[in-house]
Amino acid sequence: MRTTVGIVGAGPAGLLLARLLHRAGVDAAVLESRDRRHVERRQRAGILEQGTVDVLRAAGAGERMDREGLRHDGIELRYAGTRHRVDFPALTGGRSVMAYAQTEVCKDLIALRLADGGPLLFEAEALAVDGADTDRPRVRFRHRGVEDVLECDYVVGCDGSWGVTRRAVPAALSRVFEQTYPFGWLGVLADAPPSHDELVYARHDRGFALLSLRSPSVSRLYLQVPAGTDADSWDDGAIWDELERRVEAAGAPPLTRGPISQKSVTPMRSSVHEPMRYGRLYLAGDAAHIVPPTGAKGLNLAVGDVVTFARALVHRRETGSDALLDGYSATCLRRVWQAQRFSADLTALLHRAPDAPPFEDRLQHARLERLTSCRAAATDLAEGYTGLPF
Ligand code: RFL
Ligand code: PHB
Repeated sequence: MRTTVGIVGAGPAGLLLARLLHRAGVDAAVLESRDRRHVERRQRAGILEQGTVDVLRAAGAGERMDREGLRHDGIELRYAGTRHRVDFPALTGGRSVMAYAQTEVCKDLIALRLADGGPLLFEAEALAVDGADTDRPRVRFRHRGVEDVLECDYVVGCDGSWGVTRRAVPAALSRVFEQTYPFGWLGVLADAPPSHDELVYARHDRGFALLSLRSPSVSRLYLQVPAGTDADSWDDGAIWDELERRVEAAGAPPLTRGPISQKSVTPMRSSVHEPMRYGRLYLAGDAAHIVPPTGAKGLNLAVGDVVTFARALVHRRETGSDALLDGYSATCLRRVWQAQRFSADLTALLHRAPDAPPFEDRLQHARLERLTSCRAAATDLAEGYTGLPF
């Protein structure tokens, strides 16, 4: 098989890149190790930054999002039994976010890719990228048991945090920056209408809790739990009781309970692989960086990376200059590190480390008081949450 851009991975990064390249008249092939059903059902992100919303619309992939997604103009912070709203448009000159699940973004992009004529191969597992430092990089892959090679001009590794493409970057040239947290998130999907029409982020002495949603009838809820917790050790009643305790605040309505249909524990970690480019191999999305989910940045960063790559390739075609392709890693890393900063700060603000000294608790409260009483501090949060334009 031969193509201009070989894309490894059909998560949001790979699928959006395929769409952007198709619109720009560049041919590409997407290899995805899992089957379509798995990719369309994997529960993950729920919040799209304004810039992501704009990119999906411009790519002709925003129609269902605009119909079914829920625009959110703020979030609520809760701590010490009090509630505080952060008003995004008022603080950012009109920016907001969209609650529209990653599963739905992927379904929309898969349908478009197939309508665009593909190729998009499911159950096609990339084994390795060869010749990344040559003009003809190749992806060796196995499709339904048969080994094959995809010959490309460029390879973009969109194969997520456990992917193989980044192994093609020589160890001597690559550096990994990482941090792990002593806690994770127990995430559940519940057939219950959201108890609040915006997301609620709660800091409590027993740990962090988040009330999010997937639709007007489905809630997505998270509890901070110790690292290594088994999701099955929490029964449904205990989850609801613990959520209730952690988000309790004066005047807050009680949680609407309902059957829990899915539950799992996500470890919390941060990592950045530098550089994000080696020769003609470009890393994008979770293949290059992981952020803790607190700031809702992972999917949005993946979008930023592939937009940067698509623009750089189009620039090369139009001008013959490799300058933007050569600058890909530096351009992406600036945004990535700002998102790391934002996600780490929000994680530290709202979570309770198991061994945190009482001094740390007092500091957290002081930071939250500052955030909820000072417009400049709230503006910083609102700008970070709604994100920079791409
Ligand atoms: P993905 O989605 O992991 O997709 C990678 C794809 O590559 C495939 N693959 C391979 N294919 C071929 N050959 C191989 N050898 C392969 N190895 C892997 C995989 O099967 C998969 O289909 O990465 P991508 O596209 O970079 O997208 C990143 C996002 O998925 C991720 O950053 C977000 O989900 C993170 N995240 C959130 N991000 C947000 O922006 N807003 C949120 O609200 C948000 N909430 C979350 C989150 C992530 C969470 N978890 C589970 C980590 C909440 C949670 C709980
Ligand atoms: C989600 O709905 O999955 C979600 C929302 C906001 C976050 C993290 C996850 O900060």
